Amino acid sequence: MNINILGIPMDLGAGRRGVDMGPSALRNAQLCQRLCELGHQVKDLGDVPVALPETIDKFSGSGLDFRDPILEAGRATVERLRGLPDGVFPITIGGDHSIAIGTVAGNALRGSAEGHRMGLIWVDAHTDFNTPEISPSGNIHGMPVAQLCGLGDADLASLAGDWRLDPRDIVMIGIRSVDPKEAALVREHGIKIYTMKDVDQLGMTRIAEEALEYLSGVDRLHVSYDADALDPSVTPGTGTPIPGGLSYREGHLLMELLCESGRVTSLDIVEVNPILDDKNKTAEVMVAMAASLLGLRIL
Ligand code: HAR
Ligand code: MN
Ligand code: MN
Ligand code: MN
Repeated sequence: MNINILGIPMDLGAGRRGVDMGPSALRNAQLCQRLCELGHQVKDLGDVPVALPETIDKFSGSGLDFRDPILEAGRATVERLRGLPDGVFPITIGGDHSIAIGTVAGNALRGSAEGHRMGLIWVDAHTDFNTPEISPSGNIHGMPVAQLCGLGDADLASLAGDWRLDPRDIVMIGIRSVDPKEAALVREHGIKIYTMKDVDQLGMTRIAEEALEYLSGVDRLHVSYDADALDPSVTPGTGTPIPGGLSYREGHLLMELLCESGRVTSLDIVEVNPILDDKNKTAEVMVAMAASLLGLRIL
């Protein structure tokens, strides 16, 4: 397979600095080499330009912190992704989770002006379904899924032109931290959610099977993998760790089963913060997760 890596060194959507160094940490953890060893052709496209917070005004007019530079990086991300040749599997590496507004939009628009029916598997401790009105923090990395469905800031919601993600084409896995108003909005939109309780009770094999069956009608499938989906003992280098997360094996098993399905067409790796990490362990774990999704086999 032809894999293209695109870095998005974004920390403007998060409350803590350092996650902008995620792309470097993931490259340092040999993302390209690991995927090459699996027989893929891997090309690193470098990074999308992202403004440094020290050089810009936090309050850019819209009332949302850093909205304008996040929008600008999102537009650049969409342009890079939509121009990729057919058959390329993009891996977008963050950066905080606000980058997913651009990555999902760009992947949905590839090869079609109107956009594809995109399925989204959101692996995260959080549902990231806040809007500017209900967000307790104002941080845009808590809002990308709502934005993709057309809620919230109108300009961010229009990164893919008129295309919108259908809430019925989303499955979330690993969820254990949802703000009260966000929970009501998620329920209202009928998003399919597997909380950690579901992971405990059903097991990851059944969840992966159900998720793929639930998304059987989509023609593209994007996986957005937040490092905080995993337990903080596995991925300590992340800005909003929540106890009680996916085990190392549960995280891998999900990737292995998605790999076997042959249906995933693009991947994000986000929220790796090397400043908070233990000797780049989190980046190494996330690189191993990507390798499982892209064909690493034991035998
Ligand atoms: N729900 C909280 C907020 O909106 C925290 C969410 C952000 N954390 C992330 N994204 N890492 O998954 O502020
Ligand atoms: Mn997230
Ligand atoms: Mn199509
Ligand atoms: Mn999260």
